[in-house]
Amino acid sequence: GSGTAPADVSASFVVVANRLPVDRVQHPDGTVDWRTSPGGLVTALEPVMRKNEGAWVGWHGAPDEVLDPFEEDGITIVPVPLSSQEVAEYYEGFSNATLWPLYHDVVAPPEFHREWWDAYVRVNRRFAERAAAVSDEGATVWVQDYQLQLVPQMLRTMRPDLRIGFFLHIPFPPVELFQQLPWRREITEGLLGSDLIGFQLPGAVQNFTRLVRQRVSAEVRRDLVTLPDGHVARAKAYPISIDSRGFRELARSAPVRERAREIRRDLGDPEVMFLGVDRLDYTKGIKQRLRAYGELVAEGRLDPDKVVFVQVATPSRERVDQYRHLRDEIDMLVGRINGEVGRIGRPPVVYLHSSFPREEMAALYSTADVMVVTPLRDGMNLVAKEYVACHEGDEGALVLSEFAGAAYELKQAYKINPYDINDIKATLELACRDAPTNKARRLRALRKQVFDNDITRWADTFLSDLDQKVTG
Ligand code: GDG
Repeated sequence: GSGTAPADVSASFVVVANRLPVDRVQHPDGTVDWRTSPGGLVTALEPVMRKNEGAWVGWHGAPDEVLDPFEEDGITIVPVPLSSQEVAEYYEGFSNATLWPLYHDVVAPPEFHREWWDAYVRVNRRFAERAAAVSDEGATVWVQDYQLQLVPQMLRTMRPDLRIGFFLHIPFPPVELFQQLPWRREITEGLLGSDLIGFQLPGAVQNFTRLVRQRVSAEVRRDLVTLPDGHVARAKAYPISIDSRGFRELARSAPVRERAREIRRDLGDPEVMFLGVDRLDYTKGIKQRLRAYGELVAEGRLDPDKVVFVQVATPSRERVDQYRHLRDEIDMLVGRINGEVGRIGRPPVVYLHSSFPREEMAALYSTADVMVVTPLRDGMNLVAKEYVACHEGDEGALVLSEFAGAAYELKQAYKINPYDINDIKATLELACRDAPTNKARRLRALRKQVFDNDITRWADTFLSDLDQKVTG
């Protein structure tokens, strides 16, 4: 893309998200270019964007840099600047060290700092102002995720003519945990500025409406909240999905098939290949799954000459203390397992702390025998769905935590409680040894779910609900 700046941005459909859907590419001759990043959200929203003169408001990823709006791939990109201090306080601090652990069942202790909150308010206002400035009269604005929970109310105050949707990608916690937050009232009211608040699961909707009943002077009838000023906000579950056909096509392509065979060879042609793919995050249960697998190998229940566990852990939030600490713990755990039960040229765990192109992920999914997804808490978990979309044939198994949102839809997975190491061990064994007919039946049911409910359907359902005038 050329990155020409449109003089006056005005859009009838606006997405507001912490990050823009573009990455900067630096060419050898020094020129800079932008390329749309291939995330599921972009794929789902691109058609809507093109049809409606869409704009996307978000941060471009580099601190202390102010950029003009530009056009990329038919989408108007509206960069929001953040200073290094705002990145530390609003993003790494309040978003990722306060809200993230609080909303994930406090599996790590959340930190509460008033200066982080102040930065969160300031940055949310900047996003809201930017969205207000680029929205046409009566435009639809869709705000994404926990970094921007104040934006709906701020935006509604600035622009009462807009139709405002919000989607939370992570869990919404039970009232008993949420009420620890010193700024619980502001966040709740921020969300209630929306016309439609989307959550991953019905359980999150219940947590939210229960909170509103207890703590806000509003009338709650089923999923409709009516505020004293007459504004009606609706809360509803929209389980997010993936571009299922896109993933399948990628997995079927000749280079990816060839790469899958090559991976298998490089691993020494194991009988059973286990696979884990996660951002390196303490919510994902990476330690629990490796411990379970390590014990199975040490006890001789899995033969280290025949099995291998490939764990991809994509670097994430490396400036947040909890994440640095987790990285060291996992390094140590992998070292211990490989040191204790490894053979020359055949480590039982192949640990990759880096990120890979989509093609490589598709090759891994298509060849892995047992996909292991064990989060302690997860809004949805797209990795589980990507495995199902990419893995063809009758042999394959998905081991899935009950605490992942995906478990709500992927009922035919081999379910585990990630807090119960013996349960993980027994289920990993079962997933290897189950009768082929059982595996085939489960995979077929999973596949039907993932192909019937893809990301386009998710976006269309949300946007058509948002379109309907809701009354209390
Ligand atoms: C949040 C919620 C919810 C990972 N490593 C690489 C790579 N990935 C891709 C995966 C997948 C995505 O990143 C991770 O999505 P998840 O859903 O598994 O988890 P979160 O990042 O925590 O996402 C989650 C999601 O939002 C959507 O609402 O499901 O619950 O926590 O797509 O494939 N992709 C590439 N290389 C990698 O190394 N190309």
